[in-house]
Amino acid sequence: MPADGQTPAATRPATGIVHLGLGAFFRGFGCVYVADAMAASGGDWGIAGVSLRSPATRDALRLRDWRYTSVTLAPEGEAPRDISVLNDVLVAPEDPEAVLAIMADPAVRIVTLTVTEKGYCHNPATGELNLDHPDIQHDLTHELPVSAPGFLVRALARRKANGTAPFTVLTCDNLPKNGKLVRGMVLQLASRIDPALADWIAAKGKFPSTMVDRITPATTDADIARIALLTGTPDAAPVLHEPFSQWAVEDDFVDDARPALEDAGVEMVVDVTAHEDMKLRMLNGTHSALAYTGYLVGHETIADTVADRDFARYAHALWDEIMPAVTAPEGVSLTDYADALMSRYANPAIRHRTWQIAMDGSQKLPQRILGTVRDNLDAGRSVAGLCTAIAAWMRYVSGTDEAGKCIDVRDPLADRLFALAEAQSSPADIVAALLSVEEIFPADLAARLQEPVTRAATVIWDEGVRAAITRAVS
Ligand code: CS2
Repeated sequence: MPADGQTPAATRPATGIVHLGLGAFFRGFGCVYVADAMAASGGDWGIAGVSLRSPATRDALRLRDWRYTSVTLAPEGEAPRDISVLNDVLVAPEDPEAVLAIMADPAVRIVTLTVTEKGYCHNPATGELNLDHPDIQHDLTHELPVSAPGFLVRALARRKANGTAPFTVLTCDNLPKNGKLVRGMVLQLASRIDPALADWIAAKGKFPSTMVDRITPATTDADIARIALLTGTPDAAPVLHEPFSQWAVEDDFVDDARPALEDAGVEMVVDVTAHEDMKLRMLNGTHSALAYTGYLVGHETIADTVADRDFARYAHALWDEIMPAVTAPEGVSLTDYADALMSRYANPAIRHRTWQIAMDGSQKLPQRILGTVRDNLDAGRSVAGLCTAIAAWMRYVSGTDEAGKCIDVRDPLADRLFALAEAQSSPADIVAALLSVEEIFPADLAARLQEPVTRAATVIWDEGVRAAITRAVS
């Protein structure tokens, strides 16, 4: 063993998992659980990471032979830990053949994914694959794919042809009923390529749903410099995250082949729906609401936002609105969960930028906010706080903040949303134009939202976000 106590690559466990979308989140979350599960109970569950777009992560990780530092950000200080679970990192656009080859390897039993909401190339309102998406169009007719669904389908096709069992598809993205959703998309794509393949996947494939939770802000250059000083080891790819971590996974794997995740603290459950709804609606819903409102008034991070009393009150009002639309998982108190969320948001060590969370709103609003709004409207409950969040999103995608500064809006629909908003002259017209985007707002819901969202939007445009969130609370 080398002097620094690391496991040399040659003695690392063999690869049993391929991970698609090797961003900071999975390295600070899933990789840590898998490392802990192997430390506790063994097994060949080394991970081959795949970047679907850029080589940056691979290039940074290569310097330390795929090891990296995972840093827990606690208010009392930063606790670094060396993680040595990656065996390789591939960059799909450079060599899609190598990615398919490893995914088809019989020793690989699980493919995990964190490709973000937009990485599935689906319609967020319906959950169906968007067959007109250019990447899906490409993957329908090419053996070497570019999209995440394309890699899953083409790799499963190879396994079927080779007489190898399918891998379990374990999505770790913040989508509702994420396993079922991805299963549906994979079957949709497979049936267009080869109906017999779709039948085989439907019969033999497993797509357990999961609830993942750990706040992991993007790593900055200043973080990289500071962590190198802290550990004494230069590391171009550290990940920084909060102390809290929760993973609930449906225990439904092909041939039961999986790491002993329960030995690492993962909750293995029969049905993850309650965990998932609670987390998506209470955490991600308020995260997005605070990101749009906070950003517009100039708050850089979520911690800064909730340190502002008006915004802390707004967050509590949102939880009051959301809780009636959430069924608590067994043994969980939703009020305690909300209180814990507030402490997590307030952790000053976490510099989670409102701009980062505001990204890709068109892909996030349906599962984070609109499902709750629909349930509350059906039950005749208040939607004032959530409609203020929708109006703040509309103001955000219109492109300027309250100080008149241009916003760098990152969203696959950014250009369309901007053009729709720009062509209107009143808040009511902007609301109507944006509610017409059916990938986000189903027509029946849009009709019910016009009035309450216009009310909030009018306050935001005329008097400002602070006035709007204050009014939503009273
Ligand atoms: C955040 C999430 O960026 C975002 O949209 O809401 O990444 C959030 O930090 C995680 O889901 C927490 O588990």
